[in-house]
Order: sequence, then structure tokens, then C-alpha cells
Amino acid sequence: MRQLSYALVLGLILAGCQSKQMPAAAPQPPASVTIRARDFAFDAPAKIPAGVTTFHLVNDGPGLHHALLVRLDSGKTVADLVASLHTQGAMPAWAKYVGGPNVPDPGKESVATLDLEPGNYAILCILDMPGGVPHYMRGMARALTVTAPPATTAATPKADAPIPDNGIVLSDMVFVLHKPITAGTHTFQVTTAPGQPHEVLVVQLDPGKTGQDYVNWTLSMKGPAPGHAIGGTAAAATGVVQVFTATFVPGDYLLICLVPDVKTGKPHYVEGMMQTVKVN
Ligand SMILES: [Cu+2]
Repeated sequence: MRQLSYALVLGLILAGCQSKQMPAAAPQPPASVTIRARDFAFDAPAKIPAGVTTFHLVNDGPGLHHALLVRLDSGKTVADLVASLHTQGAMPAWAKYVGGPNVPDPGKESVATLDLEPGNYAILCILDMPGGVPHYMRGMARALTVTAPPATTAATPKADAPIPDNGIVLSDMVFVLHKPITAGTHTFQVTTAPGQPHEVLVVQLDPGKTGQDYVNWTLSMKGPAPGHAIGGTAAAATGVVQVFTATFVPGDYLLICLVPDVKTGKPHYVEGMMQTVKVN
């Protein structure tokens, strides 16, 4: 009886020790944040903790929108950023593209995970179609404060880690896929190589339609769309690592970057950054 008690007490002590150590050892899932977009506003939290965060972008439409996160340094505000983009076009030195979920079709959702450091951010939509007026000028610019991280955070994606099987490297002016995309749901790690900031927007093309058909349609957005946006990652500067998940069925997909060139102001797709991939 005495031995049993001893075993029982020892067991309780060990269990106690384990339960104290477990929270630090167990990997935490990424925090989850939902952003809703509509013509022309974002609905999003004003404040979130730093760390690895999965953003769900729900597009309430009727237009096409992304949620691009831009870090603001030097005490600058969202209003400063909008004013600067309006007058200069290119991103000012105190602002850095850090990515975010790219465009889902109206009524759909896209998902991207990124590692945010504490600071002041803007959530922007820099798309300008139809009509050529950037959506951030029409109300799609919102402040986001990223506060100090919680005591335990999710594992951080490492920029120097080997590129996984589903790696996509965004480079001036080409998408480099580590391996062909196959049908199914896949998670991709997207990195931006040294050079300009880039995005990858993924569009499922209708049978017989080309990437150029889709680009032409976006200019007016009249009539049925020749394809459907399924997300990807919004613009990110060199060194940023993001992850997105999307589901593919057999057919043709367009990968496109609409970020304006820092020198010419032309969208990167005009300079070659649009590519059609066949999914089998
Ligand atoms: Cu680009």
C-alpha cells in the first residue's frame, strides 16, 4: 500500500512536471485573422499580436481585391502612405511590402500565412481595375497595429531554409517553380529574390482562354470573366517568406504579377511576369 502510494505520488509529480513543460515544447498553430474586402473598404481588426499569422481574405465583391500589408517605419501613417503613392507611384523608403493574401474571386476566400514583426502597418488594395483609380484611393486603406508577440508563438518560417518541393521564387521578371503544379490542394512557400518586390496572383483560366484574355477583361470587367482568381501572395520585398494554400483542378492557370516597376511604373506582367501553367 505504501509502495502504491509512493508510485502514485511520483506519477503525479512527473505528470505535474510534464504539464508545466509541455506548453513551451508544443508548437503553436499560427494565429488566424479574417479580413473582409468589398467595393471599397476593408473590414479587419485594428490590432493583432506579432508572430506567424494566417490571413483569410474574404472577398464580398463585386470587384477584385487583395489585402496587401505594408510596414510603415519612421512614424509614418496610412494617410502618409496613400498621399505618397498618389503623388509618386513607387513605394517610399519608409514603407515595405510584406505580402498578404492575394485576390479571391467575389464570394470566395484566399489564405496566406506570414510572420509579422511588431509595428505599424497599412492594409491596402493597390488594384486599379476597372477604371484605373487605385482602390486605396477609394477607401481601401486601413491601419493595422501589430503588438508585441505572445509568450509562445508558432514556428517561424526560415528564410534560409532549403526551398521546399512546392517552392515558388519571385524574381525580376519571372516565376521560378521548383516543380510542376499538380491537381489537388497544395501549400506553397513563396520567397522574393533580390530585386524588386513581386506578387503571385493565381487565376484559373476557363477552357480555351489565355492569360492575355484575362488581363484584357480586367481592364473593363464587362461581361463574363474568362477565369477565376484563386489567391496567391500579395506583393513582398526581397527576403520575405510567405506561404499560401490553393486547390487546383486539371486545366490552365495564369500566374501574374501586377506590381508596378520601380523604374518604368509599368506592371510587371508587361515586362514578362505572366506565365501560364498546365495542371494535370
Ligand atoms: Cu513582379
